[in-house]
Amino acid sequence: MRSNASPGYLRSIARAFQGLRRQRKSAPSAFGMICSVAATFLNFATVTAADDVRHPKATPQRPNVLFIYTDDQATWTLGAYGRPDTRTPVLDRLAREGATFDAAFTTTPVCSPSRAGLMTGLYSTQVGIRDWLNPQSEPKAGLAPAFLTWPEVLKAHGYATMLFGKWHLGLEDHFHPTRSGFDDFYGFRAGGTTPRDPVLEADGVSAKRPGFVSDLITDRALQFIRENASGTWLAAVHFREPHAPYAPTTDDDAAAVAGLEIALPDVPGLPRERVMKLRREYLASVRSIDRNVGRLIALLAELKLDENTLVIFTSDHGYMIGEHGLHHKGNASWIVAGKTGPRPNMFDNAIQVPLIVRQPGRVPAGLRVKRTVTQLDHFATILAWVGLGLPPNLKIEGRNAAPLLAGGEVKDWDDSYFGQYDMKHYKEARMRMIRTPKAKLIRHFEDTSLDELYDLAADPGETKNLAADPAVAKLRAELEAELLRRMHAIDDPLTKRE
Ligand SMILES: [Ca+2]
Repeated sequence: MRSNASPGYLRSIARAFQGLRRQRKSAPSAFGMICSVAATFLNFATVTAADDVRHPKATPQRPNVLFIYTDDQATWTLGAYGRPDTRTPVLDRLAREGATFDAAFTTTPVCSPSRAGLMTGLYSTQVGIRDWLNPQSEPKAGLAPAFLTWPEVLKAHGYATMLFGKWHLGLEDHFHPTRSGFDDFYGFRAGGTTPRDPVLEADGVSAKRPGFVSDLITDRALQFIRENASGTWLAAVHFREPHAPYAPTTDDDAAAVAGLEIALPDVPGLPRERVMKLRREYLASVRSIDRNVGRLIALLAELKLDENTLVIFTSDHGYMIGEHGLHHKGNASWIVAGKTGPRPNMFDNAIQVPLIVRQPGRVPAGLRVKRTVTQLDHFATILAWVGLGLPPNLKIEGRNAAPLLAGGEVKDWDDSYFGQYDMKHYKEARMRMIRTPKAKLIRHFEDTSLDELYDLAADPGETKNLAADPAVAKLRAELEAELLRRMHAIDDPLTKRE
């Protein structure tokens, strides 16, 4: 069921590099020379999309990629997104030194489908992962290794690749990260683990490890970067933080936000004391990320790898603690007085993610990107940025946003985007969404009386559902037509029900 194709040439390139890796172990001094010759060859041998990427200056080799992926992190946790009631000095500095995307989104607002989309550039129905994978009820589900991933392409072109932290794309061995593009894995395959003293897998062995997860996976990532400093590498650091449970954190992380007065959403019936406590615990967890990103960035500086490392910081989806009277993400529950149970949703708070990108000399410092991008776009963007481009015959849905990272524009870039969420845990929902910078339509195929339409230009907080308002019937019809067009374009299973 490989719907994004399997270029056989990748395998031949990978075999060549495996040979180089073996030589590297026995003759490290010769590796650089061999690698450089091989890289020159590959520049001519592969199809690249580098032509549309700005190159302010030539890079001596392909950039390393430090991909930092957090779990359930809202943009309101970051100073860089205009929130003074936060404590994220490192991430704010990263934003000042690089680009911040003001309209970055996930196409599905829960863990596993978002992560599958990141890896494959495909929508949740295309990879067959529509809700988060429940290790208890779905132990045999996962991301089929037949889908090509961008780490797999980097690996085939000589990158040392390693995943640290959360996978959540299958428990069984044939879904292991090492089957989807990573040379090595240090972390956990399921959706979560305890913040302190977690069970983590290293060299295929799972064992309880003393310490905090954020610190442990960063320790291992630092070791990996040091070991591969003279080569080209991808470090995918997938923090479990700030996913629930938020606590415990280190005393230092808790103390950093203990007295913080956090502005709370103006929602009737909000249990303000409880929400404040939860938000402080959540921000303490975010602080553990910020502190550890600081350690990673410091190592890049120490090794003089700043200018040749693309750093991407993002999250799998957004999050609410009180916004709209809800708690959690696309499968949020009510937290306000008088309401209980789940509220499946695709509010901006659930679908928007932070996205900060840095590479000094290539990404302009302080750039704010207004264009709409999604997590599906990382695949084509990263491969274009490092000068590889997409493998021939590959069919993915994500787009190449590399020119945007460089401060440029892409002709006819479409700022509307399509999302899906088939919720099956806690409650059934079949949501399809079309969002433009001005309006958003969410159709609930499980119960069309729940359809939602928001005028984002006049009501960015999405407080007034206009779905049944005759005054906007024309707008609704236009959005609905576009939504159906997108659904048909990807052969969405829900089109079969109409
Ligand atoms: Ca998540």
